[in-house]
Formats: sequence, C-alpha cells, structure tokens
Amino acid sequence: MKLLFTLLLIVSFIASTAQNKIWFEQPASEWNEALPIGNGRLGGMIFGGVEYERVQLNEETIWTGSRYDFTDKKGAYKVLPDIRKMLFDGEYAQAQQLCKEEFMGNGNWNMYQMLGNLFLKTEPDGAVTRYRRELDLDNAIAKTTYRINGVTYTREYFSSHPAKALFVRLTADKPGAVSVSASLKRPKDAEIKAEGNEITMKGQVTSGGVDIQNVNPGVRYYSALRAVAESGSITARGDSLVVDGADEVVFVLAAGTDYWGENPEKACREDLSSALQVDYSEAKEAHIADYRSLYSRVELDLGGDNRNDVATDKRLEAVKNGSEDNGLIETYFNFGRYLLIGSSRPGDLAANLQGIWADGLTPPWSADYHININIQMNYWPAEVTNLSECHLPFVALIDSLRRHGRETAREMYNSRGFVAHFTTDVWYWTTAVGEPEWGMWPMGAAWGCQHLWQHYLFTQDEEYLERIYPVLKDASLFFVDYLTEDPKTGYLVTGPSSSPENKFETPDGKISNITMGPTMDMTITRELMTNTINASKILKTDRRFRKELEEIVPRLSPLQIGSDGRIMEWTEEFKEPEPGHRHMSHLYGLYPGNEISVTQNPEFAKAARKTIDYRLSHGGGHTGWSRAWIINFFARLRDGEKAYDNLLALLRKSTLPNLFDVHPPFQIDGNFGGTAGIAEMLLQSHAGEIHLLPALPEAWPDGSVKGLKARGNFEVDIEWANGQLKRAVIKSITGNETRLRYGEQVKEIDLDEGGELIVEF
Ligand code: FUC
Repeated sequence: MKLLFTLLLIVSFIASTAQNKIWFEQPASEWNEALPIGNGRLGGMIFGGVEYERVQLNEETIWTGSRYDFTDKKGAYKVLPDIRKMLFDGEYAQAQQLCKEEFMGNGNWNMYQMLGNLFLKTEPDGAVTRYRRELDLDNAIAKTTYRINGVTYTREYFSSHPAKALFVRLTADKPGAVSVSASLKRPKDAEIKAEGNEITMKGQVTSGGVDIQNVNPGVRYYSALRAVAESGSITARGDSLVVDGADEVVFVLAAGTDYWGENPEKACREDLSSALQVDYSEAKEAHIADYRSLYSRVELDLGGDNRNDVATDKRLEAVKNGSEDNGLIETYFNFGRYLLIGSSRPGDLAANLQGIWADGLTPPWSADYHININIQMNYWPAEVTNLSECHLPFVALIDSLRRHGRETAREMYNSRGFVAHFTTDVWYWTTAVGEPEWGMWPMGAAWGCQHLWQHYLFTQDEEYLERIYPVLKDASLFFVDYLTEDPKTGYLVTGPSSSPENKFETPDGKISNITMGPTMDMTITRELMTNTINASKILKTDRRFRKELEEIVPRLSPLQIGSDGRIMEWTEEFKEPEPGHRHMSHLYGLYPGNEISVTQNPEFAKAARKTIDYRLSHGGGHTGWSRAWIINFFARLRDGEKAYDNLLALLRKSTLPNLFDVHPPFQIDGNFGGTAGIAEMLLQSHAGEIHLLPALPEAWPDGSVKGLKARGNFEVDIEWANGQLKRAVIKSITGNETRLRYGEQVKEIDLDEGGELIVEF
C-alpha cells in the first residue's frame, strides 16, 4: 500500500465513542472512591453520601511554613573538594558521611493541608433507590442522584475556574423537598461561624501535629460558604446552616489565603461576591464553556465498547481479574487530561504530588514538589495532549526556584547560576536536605528546565522563549562552574550526586548512594546545555556563552553500555542491591529525553530494553509512577505490545476505584504518566519527525485520535483500521517544516501557517 499525500484546507472530524463518565452505584465508602473536582486551585472530593454528604475541600496555597524554612549550610562549598576527592578515590561511604554532616542544609518539612470538609446532613424519610454518583469528564460536573418515596433528588457539584468558586446544588423533582443542614469543619486551626445564610471558616494553619518538627505556622486563610435557596428557609444554628423545605439550594464556596500577599478575607469576599452575581445556570454554563475550551481539543477512540451501563469500579475490577477494556483506557486517558485541567491553570501553583486533592493535615510526602521524577511526570501529558497552557504553572515553579537556587549554588558549590535538589514546595527552597540517599541530588532545576524548552518546541512561541531564556542560561551557568574533571577519564562530571534514590554496593561491600557523574545527571546536563545553545541561536543572543557551552558538551561523561549489555547507571559497574528499583533514571535519555533512539543509536536502544527487562524481572514498576514511566519507555522503543501490557498492569496493580493512581498511597503522577504513555503510543515527535502510530498494540486494531500535538506546533488527527493507518490530518498552527513517518515510509513536509496535510490510504 502506498501513502497518498495531499495538501488540503479541510478540517476533518473523526467520529468518537469516547468514554466520558466515571460512575458508581454507591456512595464512596472511603476517600479513594470519592470523585475529584477542581478549578486549578479549589478542589473537592465528592463522597455522595445521602444522609451524610462529605465534600472534602482543598485550596492549593494552604501550606504550613514560610519562605525561609530551609537553609543552606553556610560555606558548605569548602568541603566540596574533600567529598569529591573521596568519591574519586572510591571512599564512597566516608564521602556520604561527610556530605550528611558538613555539606547538606537543613530545615523543617512543610505540609500541604486540606482546607477542610463541607458536610451536608439530610434526614431521608424512606429507603434510597436508583442511586448513582458520577463524574462527567466532558463537562467537569459531578452528580449524585437517588430516589426516596418517589421523589428524585439531584446534587450537582463543580469547581469553576471563571467564577473562582465551588458550587454544590441540591434539587428535587417535588417542590419544597430539599432540607439539609450544612457545616464546614477542619480538625485544627479553624474559627467557624454561621450567620444568616453564610458560614465562615478562618485561621492560620500550623503543623498537622505528627512526628515532623514543623514549628512554623503557615498561611492565613479565610473561606466562606453561602447558601442560596429557592423558597423554604435558611437558618443559622450553631455553626451550621439549616435549609428547610426549599425547592433547591445552591451552596457557593470561596476561599482566599495570604500566600500571594493578599488579605485572605478580602480575596475570599471578592471571589464570593462575583460568583454570586450570576445565577446558577449561568455559572454552570460559563464553567462548562471554559473547561471545554481546553478539554474538547482532544478525542480518543480506541474502539472500546461503550459499556456505560457498567459502573467504573466494576469495570476496573473486571480488568484486575484479567479482562481487557479499551473503553476504560479511554476513560483513564480522558481522566488524566481532566485532572491536569483541574489542578494546573496558568497563574496558579503547579500540581503537587496529589494534584490539589489531599486529605487531612499530613498528606504523604507532604504532597510537595518532588522534582526527581514525580512533578515532571505530572507535566508529561501537558503538551502532547494539547493542554499547553496547563504546563505554565510548572514553568513558573522552575523560575521561582531561582531566588533560593542562586543562594544554594553559592553556598554549596561556590557556583554562579541556580540549582535545586530532589524536592521543594510552594516556598521554593532548593537546598539539599535529609538523607544523602535521596537528598543529595542537584539536578531538580536542570530537569525542570527541559520542560521550559519543550513548551517552546511545541508552541514555537519566540516571545515566550525570550522570557524563559534567562532561566535556561542560569541553569546552564551553574554547570559551567560546578562540573569537575574526572581524573580517571578526563571527562567532566557532576557530583557528589546520586542516581535518584537508588543505591549500589561499593567494592568493599558497603551500601552507598553517592558518586560522581551518575548517568542521569550527565544526560540531563547534556540536554540542558544543548537546549540553551539552541535557544541562544534562535534568539540570536549570547554568542560567547554559547561557545563556552559548545566547548563543554563534548567533554561531558558519555552514556555507556556495561559488560552485561545494559545502560550503566553509574560510571562504574557496581553491584545493585535492589535490581528492581522503581527509579530508572539512567534511561532518562530514552524518555523523557531523546538521547537514546531506535533509529539514531539502535545499540543504546537495545541496551535500554535490556535494562528495562532486567528491572522488570526483579520486580520493577511496582509503584504507579514507575509503571507509567515504563509505558513511555516501551512506546519510545516502538514496542506497542509491551507498552500495552504495562498500561494494563498500571490499571491492574496501581489504580484505585476512582481511577486515581496509587503509589501506594494515592499519588497523581501515575495518572499523568499513564496518560502521556497512551499519547506516546499513538504519536511521537522527539526525533525531528512526526511519527504516526509508533507503538500501536494489537489490542487497538481500530480507532482514532483527534487533536494531539507534535513538536513544531502541529496538531494531528489519526484514524486507523485493522492495525493500519487509514487517514491522518497534520495541521501546522504556526507554519513549519518537518518529516512525517509511518512505519518505514517517510516524507518531508513544509506547511504554511494554518496549512493542513491529509494523508490517506
Ligand atoms: C520519590 C519516589 C517515591 C515517591 C516520592 C514521593 O522520591 O522515589 O517512590 O514517589 O518521590
């Protein structure tokens, strides 16, 4: 068969049978069954209990701590040469000890905390029938319906980005049937008051009171819940609002904090009064229109049968028991995009380890910004699934690290530029803290910078590139000063550093983590410098600095294949105490990087495959995010079958009933990594070409995807049948040239702005 390339200016629509509801036949019995709603900043988890409804609330800036909680060790750089010498001499354990004692900084761990809970209490006067609780991914609306004594009750919930408020509406199909008592609660640090038709809750958050030494209070917050009823009455009783005999009641919740320097009460009041200016149906319409302007850019159809009559938890259970369900995979993909829209809007904070949805006052790992894989993974689907704007909070996060990051670069490494280590939070601290095992890794900002560059590759926005170039330059500048020559090889290396969270056995039988020049560091450094060079060429700026970087890049310690044919994780072949380790950092160059490729260096691709197989055969992929990473690896290796197997494993082993990813516990990165993986199986563009259906598994013989993005600012629709490409539409948004690949067939293309290429069999 031969591809027919035609240049046309017609938009094609691909019919879709998308699976767009997550639904249950019962209320959530625990948090992992509740349904998330979010407007990027204000989140709710809907439990849907008839008698006791709980909407667990989050506001993304509710954090303990402050900007000054973490400090670098003053003059730490003075011990840097000693640590490096020990490492070059093979005295790993001693070097690690010195790192811990003399080199790393310290601070208190801060916590992301929930805002509180909205409880709605009703007194059902009969048995509940026809219960259904759902999340409509097409419209970002959650709904609970049930019948009691012939009356149908409906609750609708959404968190609106344009209205900056969260809405819950209770209606019934019989006049006067809505009676409910509403309250706001928080386990600590809350002054709650009900008055008239409003409840307010305010305070300053402090430590959750667990075994963390968090002594510093955090943000001040103010939230208000207003009830608006049709007929019936609203009375404040104690700290609750009692609604009696209404036709319907709408609860509108707004919240403000002083995180951005605002007066929390004023911020909350402004949001609330503007949210109340329009009626419910207008607010709902505006919410749907705003959400759909992002969500409806992409449609995926994997030929999944449209079994919307089976509840989501049952479908997932069936998959866990061995069946396959393309429809559920579509839902998983749609849900991933829904979650990104719900937790990461421009101007807001980046999505944390739990997006914005965390329960209690002490969420796991503080629900912070682990930047040694997790938060980067949150943003893997952003560009390819056409949610470029939702990437911007992460771009802002990396930029925000510069302030502390410059101090850390100076104090720890006597270097210019900026640096960040394995984790940070909304106060943007950058120092290396905790155990060297996980804390001694200075590549967080550098990895983050790849996202800055990727956003440019996908959007081709030169004004944006101009704005972020100083960040790339600052990150590269750090490495110019910081890299040191390995006396054995003559190459430039990073260090002291680790291969994120992994360990090795030293030649004298000790377990250690710290070395010079771990593979991931070197790949990231090479990529960062190359991106900075390319950016400076596009912007026609900084020739001298560019030359400096161009001289450094070939001197960086290279990627190596070990004696057993695997990619080496460190510059030496150490024994691995945990061969199935969850991080596969040395394969960064396969994904998300592009240093390893099936076509450009097949020997490395072969070694990468061996590396993954070895990890998997020793129990690797056991956390949700680790499994999600593997899907992307196999997609890049063009192995659709293995990518699909691991996607199934993600659903079978690492997915909760509400489709949240589980580490365990719940961690949102796997949702985003899995979503990116599905896209990566259908479209790739990292190797200077748009590759259609690079890893299509046999399980998806017929299907289509509409609206994915490729680097170079192309929008791509693909339709396939019997495992073969049937039709593709490549639309150039800004006008560009590239190469198009399907299997072995390639063609150079050059499209004007808005131009389309239709490829048909
Ligand atoms: C990294 C991982 C852990 C966990 C934590 C939040 O450190 O190694 O598995 O996901 O982040």
